[in-house]
Amino acid sequence: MERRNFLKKSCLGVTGTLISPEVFSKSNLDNSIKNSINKNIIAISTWNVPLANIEAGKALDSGLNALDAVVKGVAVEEANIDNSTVGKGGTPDQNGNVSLDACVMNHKGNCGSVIAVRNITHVAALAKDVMEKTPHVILSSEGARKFALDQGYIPENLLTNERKKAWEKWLKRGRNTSKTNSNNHDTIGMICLDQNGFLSGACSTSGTAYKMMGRVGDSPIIGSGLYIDNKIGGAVATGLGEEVIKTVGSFLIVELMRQGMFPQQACEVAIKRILEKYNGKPDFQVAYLATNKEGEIGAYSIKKGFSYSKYLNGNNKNIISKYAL
Ligand code: SD4
Repeated sequence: MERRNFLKKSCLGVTGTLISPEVFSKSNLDNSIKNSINKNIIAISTWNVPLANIEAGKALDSGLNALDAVVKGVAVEEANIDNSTVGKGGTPDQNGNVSLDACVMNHKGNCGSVIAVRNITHVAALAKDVMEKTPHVILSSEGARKFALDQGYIPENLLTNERKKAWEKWLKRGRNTSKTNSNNHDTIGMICLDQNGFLSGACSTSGTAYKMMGRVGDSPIIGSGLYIDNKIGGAVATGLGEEVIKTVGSFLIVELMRQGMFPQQACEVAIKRILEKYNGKPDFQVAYLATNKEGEIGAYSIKKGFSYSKYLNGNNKNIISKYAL
């Protein structure tokens, strides 16, 4: 195209009218970019995890994209040895081995996941590496661990003395795994909406306490523990993963939002879907957290006790969720 014609074309406004060169100046351009910036920057996380959520929220405020922000935020809990359901310090399986599950999903609908990984703390980052550096979506156990080592992750002992002692007590108590323990959850599911209006999510967990070796929960399963559709919104799950998987909970919530439901309604319908199977009397906990593209948030759980963290405009709050029973 001739340069003169090109300039003429590129100075045509959306209505096709010619914009004068002054109107097309850099400061006007900067302003129009500013105006297109999403004002509803949010970070939300399952449970009361202020440090992780603030880490992500502040990263978004400083201009980081949603995917990097969720990985950064979730990393705080992965490194927190006092959180017994995520990362280092997580509760081991029946054999005394800590194995971690995680996934990420971005605004383009791309995703990565790692399953039953041992000796690697930052499994959400590893899931992002699977997404970005391999042709695959999921890597499991030894394959995931080997990939991590190849990427330069430092292997660590994830079993802390405290968790080891608790596991030994559990062995002495007769290896009883109760799925009714609704306090036995802290899996982090996080969704961020960044300044470009892009959504991403991450989920990271050590799974249910004293699980069978090789057991996989909902957290690394795209559509169950996490689902993002940048046109609609995103959802994350925590609680008994088997029940989330059976109802493909996070995908269900996003699809219900696509059909016009608010995030709160969608979370409630997804929980009711589980309740129906147990005649309204389940003896376990499942909780969902969702947001739509507008940053409207919904949360709902089977039982009392679920809360979530919300970062908006520099403030982080822990919000008690509504519940069914
Ligand atoms: C799982 N959903 O592996 C996870 C457990 C969980 O807080 O949420 N813990 O089933």
